[in-house]
Amino acid sequence: METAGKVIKCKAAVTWEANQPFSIEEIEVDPPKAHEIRIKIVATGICRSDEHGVTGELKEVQFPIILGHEGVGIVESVGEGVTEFKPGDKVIPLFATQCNQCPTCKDPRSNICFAEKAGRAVGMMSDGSTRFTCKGKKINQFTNTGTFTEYTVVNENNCAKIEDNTPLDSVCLIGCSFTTGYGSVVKTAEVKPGSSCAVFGLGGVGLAVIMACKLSGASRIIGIDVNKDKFEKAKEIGATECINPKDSDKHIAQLLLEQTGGGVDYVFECIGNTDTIVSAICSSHVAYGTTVLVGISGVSKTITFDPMLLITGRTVKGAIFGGMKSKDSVPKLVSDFNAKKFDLDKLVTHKLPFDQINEGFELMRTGKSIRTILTL
Ligand code: COD
Ligand code: ZN
Repeated sequence: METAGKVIKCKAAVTWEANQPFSIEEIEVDPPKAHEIRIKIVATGICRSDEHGVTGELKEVQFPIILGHEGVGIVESVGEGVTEFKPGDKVIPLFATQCNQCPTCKDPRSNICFAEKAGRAVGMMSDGSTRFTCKGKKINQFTNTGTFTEYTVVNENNCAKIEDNTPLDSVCLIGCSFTTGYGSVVKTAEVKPGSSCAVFGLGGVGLAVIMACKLSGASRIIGIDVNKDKFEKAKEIGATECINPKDSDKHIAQLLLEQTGGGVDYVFECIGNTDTIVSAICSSHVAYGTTVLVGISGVSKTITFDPMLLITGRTVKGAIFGGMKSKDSVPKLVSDFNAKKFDLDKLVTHKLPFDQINEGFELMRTGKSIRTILTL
């Protein structure tokens, strides 16, 4: 490729400081260093965590930064020592690292990689530098990825090669929301056929949970949201019933305990709110209910609950990216998607050109969208 080894000038959405609109700028993207890959992004989803990046709620985020972590694209060039990828390969950037060398990568129980360097949180490559420059300033990149740009650079441990025949569109959701929801059900909770499930929060992640509960053969799937406009889609995807906690004087946990005769088998908290986390635990079956914490509730927030809730036999778990090992699971899920085992387009409510990124975020903030995909 004629651009290989050279700096690329391209368009990107830069967040200069917290709570500012995205600014479309021309940036310079350095060539990939050893064990890195430069990717031309083709599509990227807008996710709630990017909004946490905008607000600075993820305390570690340092501005200016290029956000975005749910993308798909094509390899433009590779750095020294990269053998797994070549220019032209279709890839999904992975915010969750998988090095395959550290003790937890080698352990089938976990997807937390110890190779994650401290720099990651603030938006640096593992060597503590970044590949983006704009107006003479170095720009950070979000969670090992940074996909709100025409070109990005990622480490080879943060990239998955996907099938050549994959349409580069809604498949980007496998880079975050779909797999987060799907893995929470299949890998973390291990939902059994015939069981009851409740899902708190019917955003993109909650709906992916519903999809996976249905695929796992759950007989009852109860969707819970304070926005009743989310119910139609939830039912279309697989919810057997939906509850708006605002519609009853009874506490949502009380309602669920009554309606299921003792509690729900598997409860998924997909809001990231400390109150609903406790409600979720209280709604789970007194003797064998499992609650999976999917949403992140912001830095340094705590929950309190009566330990008796657990003494009777309940389990509480949590996972990032659904507990799925990123590099292993993403290509397999893409292949399942191509084989039409699930329909990601059901999670996509809006498609916009990249320049309309601010409009896309507004749709999320006002609860009008499930997922908006930006095309570059
Ligand atoms: N009770 C009921 N429903 C509520 C309440 C409440 N108190 N508050 C909000 N809701 C509903 C909203 O109406 C909305 O429909 C839904 O909850 C939340 O949906 P979204 O669209 O805002 O969010 P998602 O689905 O895109 O993401 C939700 C997460 C909680 C997963 C996300 O915010 C998060 O915490 N991400 C970090 C966790 C993680 O592993 N992420 C992977 C990288 S993103
Ligand atoms: Zn995400």
